[in-house]
Amino acid sequence: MTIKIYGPSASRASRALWIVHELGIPFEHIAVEMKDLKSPEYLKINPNGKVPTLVDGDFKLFESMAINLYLAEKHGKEGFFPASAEDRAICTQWSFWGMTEVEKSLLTVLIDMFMTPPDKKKPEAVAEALKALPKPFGVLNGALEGREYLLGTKFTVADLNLASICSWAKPIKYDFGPFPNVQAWLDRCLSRPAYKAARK
Ligand SMILES: N[C@@H](CCC(=O)N[C@@H](CS)C(=O)NCC(=O)O)C(=O)O
Repeated sequence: MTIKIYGPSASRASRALWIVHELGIPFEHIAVEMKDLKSPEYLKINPNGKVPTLVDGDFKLFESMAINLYLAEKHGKEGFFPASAEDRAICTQWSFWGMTEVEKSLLTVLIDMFMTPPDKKKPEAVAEALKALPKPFGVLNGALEGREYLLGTKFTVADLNLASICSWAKPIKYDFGPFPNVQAWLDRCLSRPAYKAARK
């Protein structure tokens, strides 16, 4: 049965759309509108009233990183979902890390820049978010020293998940000057045809 991915492409659903394109998984995209996320029908699929949601037969799953790790485990090939428990754990590590160390700060800036009317803008919150980002990006820059991807030479679900979070740095024009390895890695990941296809 074809899997279903719920959520507009211009939302965190783009993360799940990227992975299905990357892995060539047949899928149905249900671009449920944000205004319909609290409808009783949608809440039956995802009680959080958020996107993305994955429906795979009778199986329902929310949380973008969980969806992608599940799809990578089920359909990943040629090292995209690594073989060893240690390398798999590294994929989980970077996925959690992106969500806990980077996502909120990037989102604070993104929302303020593009979705907040002038009278509601919060320059202090933006300044605080921008102040927080060099620490995790410094860590990532170090981890990427001398390697093309997080686990070495192969693009894995760790790269896809983390780059999908870090992609928000692009519209806000984050200055990666002090973090050249992050800049090069992010550009490498976001130049993949599957990333571009997911955003159409
Ligand atoms: N941690 C969740 C966050 C999901 C989330 O907040 N999605 C946003 C869209 S990008 C949403 O559905 N917002 C609607 C709302 O909060 O009512 C994930 O990564 O899947």
